[in-house]
Amino acid sequence: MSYEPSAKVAHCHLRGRLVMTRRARWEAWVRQGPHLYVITDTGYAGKSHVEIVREALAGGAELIQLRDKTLPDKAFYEQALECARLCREAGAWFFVNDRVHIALAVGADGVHVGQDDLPPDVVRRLVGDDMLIGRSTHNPEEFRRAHQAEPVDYVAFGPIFATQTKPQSVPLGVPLLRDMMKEAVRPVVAIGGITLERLPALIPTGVAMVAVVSDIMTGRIADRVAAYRAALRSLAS
Ligand code: TZP
Ligand code: MG
Repeated sequence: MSYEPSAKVAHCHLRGRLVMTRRARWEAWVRQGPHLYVITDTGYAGKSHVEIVREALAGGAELIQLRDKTLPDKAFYEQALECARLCREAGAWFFVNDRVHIALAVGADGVHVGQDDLPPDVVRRLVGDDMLIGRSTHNPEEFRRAHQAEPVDYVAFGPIFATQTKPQSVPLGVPLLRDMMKEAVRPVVAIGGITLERLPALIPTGVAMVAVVSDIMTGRIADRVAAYRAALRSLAS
């Protein structure tokens, strides 16, 4: 389930104290799931990333990914810096989508890369062993490669359902997700078209997390996050 090279190191010494490594904390947290994975979208929300993150944290978000395909680096960096600080203060995991340099610059917990971004082995060389890497996959071949040959900490698979957020992508469906879960050796994040009503079909597949954009961004964010957390708690086995 883990990225082997540094998973061997579960603890390290910091100023004379024995502390858990980020990856060991991550693996322990993942095991307590299923968890909600919140992804920001300023277009849907009509709010800045910082406002979204504040509201999501107020609702109890434990993991937030900043995702923005258009904001120039400088503006994105400034938002990411503040969001990283807010997440750290709240004890929430903080990931940056696509932009490895900004994940590094703001001290993010992790970076999430898709099939058109830098390859994970290159990302790993840049970020070192401690930063978490997430990977998007959209078909069985990408899913298998991410599990078997890429130095990543979780594998996202989707879109599971049709979604306006990625209207051009073909939905993969729950039966394929269920099949792929038989081969999963890393935490799997289901993504795409997820709603509260769809959680009872998704969670029994064994996914570690559900990633949600529009169904959280278009509502009262804190309330939506709290509703997802309650639903996931009640579905946890
Ligand atoms: N990758 C696969 S589907 C998707 C991404 C980024 C979009 C998910 O958004 P939504 O609004 O939760 O369907
Ligand atoms: Mg990407």
